[in-house]
Amino acid sequence: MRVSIGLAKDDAEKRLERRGVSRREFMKFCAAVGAALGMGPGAAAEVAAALTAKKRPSVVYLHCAECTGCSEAVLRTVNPFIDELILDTISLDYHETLMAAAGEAVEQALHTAVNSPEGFVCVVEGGIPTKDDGVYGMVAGKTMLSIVKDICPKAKAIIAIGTCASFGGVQAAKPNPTGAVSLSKALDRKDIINISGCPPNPINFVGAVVHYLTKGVPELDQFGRPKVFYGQTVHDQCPRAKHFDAGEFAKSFDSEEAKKGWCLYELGCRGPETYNNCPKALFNQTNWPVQAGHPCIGCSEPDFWDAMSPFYIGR
Ligand code: FSX
Ligand code: SF4
Ligand code: F3S
Repeated sequence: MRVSIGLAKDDAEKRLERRGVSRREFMKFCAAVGAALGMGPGAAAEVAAALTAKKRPSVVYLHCAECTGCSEAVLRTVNPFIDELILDTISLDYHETLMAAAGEAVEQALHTAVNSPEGFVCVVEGGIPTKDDGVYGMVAGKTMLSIVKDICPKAKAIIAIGTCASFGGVQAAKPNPTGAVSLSKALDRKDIINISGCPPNPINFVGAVVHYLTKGVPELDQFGRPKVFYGQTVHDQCPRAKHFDAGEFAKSFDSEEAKKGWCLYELGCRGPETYNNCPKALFNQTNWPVQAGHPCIGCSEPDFWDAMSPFYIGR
């Protein structure tokens, strides 16, 4: 993986081609993003235009307290080109995990991106430790708390990627020893776009970027999540719902009923109280937990580690 820092933003499609991404593959990905956004015919072209426009804002991606699963979800996909697509098209100019550079060069890249004339979108992954002035999360000698307080207010838009940044996540689960909080709580702001999920679907992340570039900040629900992705429960979109309605429940993971695709509610599925588009957006355009035989554990909901666990026990 190579991330170019300060690379001249020449024609994005040509660069993708050089890396073996055909226009057809690119348009297929754009069509999936367009579908998740509920756009009509012509969506793929519109998404492609937004992602490859010459004057895209830089993306500055900050890491706080998390497992880096959100970055992994974006990068380790079955389509080997999706990382190239995302990294090249959204102009990711600063990402602490992916940058080959280190030390002062990285600080310079951050400074350049933050001061770019096109402005920048700030993406934050992870919860923000706040206990003892945030000393339990440090990058380059600064607390994560001070970094987000310094960088985020300068951004044109802020995206919290993953449940940790959106709601605090696993490190905010009881007993929360580092006093981890969501980005919106750390900054005391209600306009942050929360792309929750542990990990979130990369389609929702790129979709939020496209929405911002084309129409501004999407309409958000009470938890700051774009309604277009999180407007319905997992249960309401689940192919197993017909079995729920018929009272057909699998009693164990290795049962014939589970294999036949019966409902996983009695094995602990939290689909009815979880808002996300997994059944329609799919991960890697391939599959999602319930289709793979695993109950939804409610990973896109606030406090799901405390509120939804233990995960494998029915109610
Ligand atoms: Fe991990 Fe991201 Fe979960 Fe959190 O994802 S997949 S713990 S949402 O911040 O890295
Ligand atoms: Fe609902 Fe879960 Fe059953 Fe699907 S498996 S119908 S989401 S309870
Ligand atoms: Fe998470 Fe449930 Fe989707 S566990 S990935 S919201 S099916």
